[in-house]
Amino acid sequence: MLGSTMHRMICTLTTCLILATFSTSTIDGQTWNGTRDLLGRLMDGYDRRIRPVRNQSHSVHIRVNFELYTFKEIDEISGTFSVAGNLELIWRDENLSWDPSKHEGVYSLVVPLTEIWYPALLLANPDASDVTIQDDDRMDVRIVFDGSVYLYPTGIIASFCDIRLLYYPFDKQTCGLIFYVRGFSSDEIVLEDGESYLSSNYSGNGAWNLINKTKSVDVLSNASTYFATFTYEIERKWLFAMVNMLFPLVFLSVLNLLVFVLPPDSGERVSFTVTILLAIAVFLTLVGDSLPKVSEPFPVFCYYLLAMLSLSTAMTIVTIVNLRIFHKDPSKKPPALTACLVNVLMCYSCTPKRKKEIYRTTLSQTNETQMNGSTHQSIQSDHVARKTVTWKDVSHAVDIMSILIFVLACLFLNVYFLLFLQAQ
Ligand SMILES: *[C@@H]1O[C@H](CO)[C@@H](O)[C@H](O)[C@H]1NC(C)=O
Ligand SMILES: *[C@@H]1O[C@H](CO)[C@@H](O)[C@H](O)[C@H]1NC(C)=O
Ligand SMILES: *[C@@H]1O[C@H](CO)[C@@H](O)[C@H](O)[C@H]1NC(C)=O
Ligand SMILES: *[C@@H]1O[C@H](CO)[C@@H](O)[C@H](O)[C@H]1NC(C)=O
Ligand SMILES: *[C@@H]1O[C@H](CO)[C@@H](O)[C@H](O)[C@H]1NC(C)=O
Ligand SMILES: CC(=O)N[C@H]1CO[C@H](CO)[C@@H](O)[C@@H]1O
Repeated sequence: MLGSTMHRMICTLTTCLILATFSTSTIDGQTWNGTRDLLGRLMDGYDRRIRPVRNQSHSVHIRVNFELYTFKEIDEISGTFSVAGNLELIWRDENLSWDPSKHEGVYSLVVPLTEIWYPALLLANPDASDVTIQDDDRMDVRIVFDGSVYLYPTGIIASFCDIRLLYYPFDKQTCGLIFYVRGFSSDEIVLEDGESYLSSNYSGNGAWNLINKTKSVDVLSNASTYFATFTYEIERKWLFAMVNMLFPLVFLSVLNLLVFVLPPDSGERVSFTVTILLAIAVFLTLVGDSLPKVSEPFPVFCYYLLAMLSLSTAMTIVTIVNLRIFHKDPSKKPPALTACLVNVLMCYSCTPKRKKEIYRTTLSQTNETQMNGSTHQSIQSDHVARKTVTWKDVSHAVDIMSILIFVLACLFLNVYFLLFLQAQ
């Protein structure tokens, strides 16, 4: 009775933990002599070089489970990711089974790994430094009376991952661990679809969210070997990049717009705008350092930075040209077309009060030179009057136009890139 319940338990066992509790409760009555006799009988004639099936044309079925403890690191620049986890390999060794009732009720044994046959599992997509799964001489395996062998290699597994940063910092990555047993064909060793689960002590990663995990077992074409793949889909936590890169850039570009508000007489304009241009250029370098140096796929975020830099450059050019307009010889009049444009713009943008202070109105077009300002102004205030436009007015108009255009451009750029990045 006890035997059959135990048997059922063992058949559903997958984790170390359950096995451990199981074994502690059933070692009662097990003697040193009995265990030694059993082990001696099992190992008598055992050859660890031979695949553990009596009929060698049968295959050994190995179940591969992977339990994830944590994502250790995801390195965009070198394209690697490493996880801490626990592999579980379970197979049947036909030569290692016994009848517990004939052996003092011994249901399971723990023996050193090197005593028996075991599959050497390798990582098919390793990071260069770390190819093998830890399976050193000090490891033990648990053998259950029906011949099932449980092996738990554990450790930190570093693997290659093709990291695509097109949508950085709103990107999702799919990284996988691919295991296989080298040297055996798919007829000799069959990897079975196991479980991919998170440890009860799974601790997430500070920079990434796990959004999906899948597993599969395939015979890759022409390789004729089974590959067990555990794939993790992860999503970047974008808050860091947002706070450290996106917000400062937006603030810088808002500051940059204020260059058109600075009085041209102050002589600060060029140094102000060049300072901001430099700050954005430095930002470009900083961000570039934390991304891989690849052009395919090119991160959209870099285009965004480039667009910001271009905008800032355009503002600097407009500022300098506008200063030149401001300091033109006041005795020379702007061309008629320019004056007309400025007039149209000022009608929209200036209140009547300001108009009075800035522009001098004249009675007629012919006697522009005889200006008797204020007396006529009151008479003519309701009429559409022609104003003489100076270079300073032109400069002012350019400022207002620039603010409008650059605010729109900034808004468009930011909204466009944010929407584009999020709409993946
Ligand atoms: C264990 O075996 C040894 C010799 O094989 C014997 O002397 C000893 O009495 C046995 N002990 C028990 C508890 O059966
Ligand atoms: C071994 O297995 C193959 C295929 O299942 C079968 O044809 C063959 O007869 C078996 N050999 C023995 C000795 O049982
Ligand atoms: C293990 O294999 C050897 C050689 O085929 C055989 O003599 C022995 O009985 C087998 N042991 C068990 C427990 O099946
Ligand atoms: C693992 O989780 C258990 C509860 O699920 C907790 O008691 C234990 O302290 C955790 N261990 C570690 C190392 O975090
Ligand atoms: C996880 O990925 C698998 C395979 O791509 C898919 O079928 C499943 O719907 C995904 N699950 C979630 C929650 O996205
Ligand atoms: C190198 C190699 O083994 N190539 C083989 C891949 O599989 C196809 C058909 O499945 C064969 O035609 C190739 O020779």
